[in-house]
Amino acid sequence: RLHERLQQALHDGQGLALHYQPQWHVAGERVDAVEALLRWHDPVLGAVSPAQCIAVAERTGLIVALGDWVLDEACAQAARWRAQGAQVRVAVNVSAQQFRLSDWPQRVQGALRRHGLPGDALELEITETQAMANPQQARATLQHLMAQGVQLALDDFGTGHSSLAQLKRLPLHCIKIGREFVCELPDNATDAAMVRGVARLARLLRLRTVAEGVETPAQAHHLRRSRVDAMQGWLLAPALPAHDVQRWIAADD
Ligand code: G
Ligand code: G
Ligand code: MN
Ligand code: NA
Repeated sequence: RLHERLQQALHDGQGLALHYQPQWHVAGERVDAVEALLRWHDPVLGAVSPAQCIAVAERTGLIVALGDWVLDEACAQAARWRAQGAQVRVAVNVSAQQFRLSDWPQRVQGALRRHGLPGDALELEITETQAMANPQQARATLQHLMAQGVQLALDDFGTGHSSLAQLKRLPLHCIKIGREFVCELPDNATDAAMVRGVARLARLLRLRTVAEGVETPAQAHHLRRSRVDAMQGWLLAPALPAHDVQRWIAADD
């Protein structure tokens, strides 16, 4: 049922959309990136949550087509913003099945080419579980993407299975600190210590850090003191339609 509707949506391009959540770069005092998040409104079923949509897509193999659509749409939007003079990187979530495709780096390159984008206009968010499932292959894939200039982020850091040894060997630019480490800041001393530790480790490894799920000024204050590079969350803005993101990324020079 859901599967058939999703197939239909992918076929006619109706009802699927991307929203974009701004990331605030602390030192730059500006939004320098946005995370693309899928929205699906089916004419029959109504709004379907991204979690449910992604789960169905993964179960049925539609995730490859859906992932290609997301990648293409995100690149198209990045190109539109660039044409308007806004220099903003667009981050795209990558599913395990996409990441495992032997031609995944070529698909990414194809999308960049179609829209005339340099590699660093795009960031790919992969999860630890994906990266660690087959570390050798993951490493080769990430190296291939990195050679194209694509920015690479490890999503939901600390929630999957990874070892620090593997982290050290993976070619990455960025670590995203998951919401579960942020939500009880600043009162939870354990979380506070973890966030400081991860930020410090990331600096030593020359990786950027983005904290997710930042909802309160107190959390933002703590994260700033922990020297996290960027913040994403409802305090700044939820994921918004492209048009509403405009005011966050308008060229100011
Ligand atoms: O937007 P929301 O917080 O409801 O997203 C729910 C989950 O769906 C998140 O874990 C997010 O990473 C995932 N998600 C959203 N959009 C995409 C997408 O385009 N591709 C993949 N693989 N996952 C996505
Ligand atoms: O890729 P990831 O699983 O991190 O997806 C981000 C998810 O987090 C999306 O579903 C988005 O709607 C949600 N989200 C974004 N900002 C906040 C926030 O500040 N608080 C909470 N609770 N959820 C958020
Ligand atoms: Mn993400
Ligand atoms: Na995340």
